[in-house]
Amino acid sequence: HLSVFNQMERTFIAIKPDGVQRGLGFAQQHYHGAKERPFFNGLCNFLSSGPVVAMVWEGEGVIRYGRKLIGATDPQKSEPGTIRGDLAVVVGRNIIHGSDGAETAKDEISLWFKPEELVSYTSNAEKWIY
Ligand code: RTP
Repeated sequence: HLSVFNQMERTFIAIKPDGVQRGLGFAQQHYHGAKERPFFNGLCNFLSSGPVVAMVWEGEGVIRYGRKLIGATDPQKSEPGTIRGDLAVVVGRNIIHGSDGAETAKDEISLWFKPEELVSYTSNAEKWIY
């Protein structure tokens, strides 16, 4: 099989149950704005219940446009064509999160990532796409 990488290999990584459960304090920090809401404990338990895929997106207007792609908080109110509108059903299981403003984005990114974990790159696409 043709590959540009010489030393491709695979390794097995497993997050063991304690690794997932220890997310609880972290979840409380992430949702600190919702501390007084009746669903706070359930929400934190849910965020800690399994692995999550955490990402930072970068681009012009990406905070607002990211929210647009995600759709309204309540999937019953989100438009078809949005991630929640197409794939989610109830508000407590709305499958995806996106920061709601510049301040929150800054706080959330620094909570989830160390600066050196963020990659910024300039596309080389013109070399590869004809
Ligand atoms: P998001 O950024 O995730 O779109 O949510 P939001 O800030 O617009 O909504 P917020 O009211 O702060 O709620 C945060 C998350 O809590 C869950 N939720 N559950 N059981 C309920 O009634 C209820 N309401 C909200 C949702 O998962 C929501 O994304």
